[in-house]
Amino acid sequence: MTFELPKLGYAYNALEPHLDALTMEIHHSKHHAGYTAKLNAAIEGTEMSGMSIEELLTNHNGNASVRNNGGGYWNHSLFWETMSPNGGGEPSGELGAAIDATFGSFEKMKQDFANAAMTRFGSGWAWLCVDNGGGLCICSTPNQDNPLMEGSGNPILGLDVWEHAYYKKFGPGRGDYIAAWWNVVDWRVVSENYKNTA
Ligand code: MN3
Repeated sequence: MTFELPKLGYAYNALEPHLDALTMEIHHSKHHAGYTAKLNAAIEGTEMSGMSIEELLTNHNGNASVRNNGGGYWNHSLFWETMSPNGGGEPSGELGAAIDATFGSFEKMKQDFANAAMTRFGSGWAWLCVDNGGGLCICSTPNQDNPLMEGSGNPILGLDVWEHAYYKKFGPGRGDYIAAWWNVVDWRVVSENYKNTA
């Protein structure tokens, strides 16, 4: 079994003006494609071949290539799915209620999430997760790690804060990138992820 680069549900330029087309194209067709190819190469002919991506994330046994490229494969797959040209706004329903109950308000959740994304030193990701008790939590992880690897939560939304995700358009302005990204978050998908994991 080999992993395939997921197709985007929208064009590379569909998230303009918030996320630029060239960054999207390079990010998907070079970076994500690279993680996918290197993951396949790392597991080929090993006892890990045939495992699901979730199994690989928790059973990499210290294999750095499986950890980094498997994480890159999984993380970017979630990233693309939770963005849409029709994104933005805020969630209603169960997820909206859970955010209000946990963080006090949607705005406060955004502040906490942005803080996690801003304070991640170097490369990594910020996450909104369902924790092991079924509650919501925010965290960040380095490199291509994610909370599934640590068994600390199930991500329903993730933001890539590697410089390759924003430097062409925003330069060192990670905060401007985060602010722009909220405009393309597809809360319908995040709400579905919440229902499926909570
Ligand atoms: Mn990336």
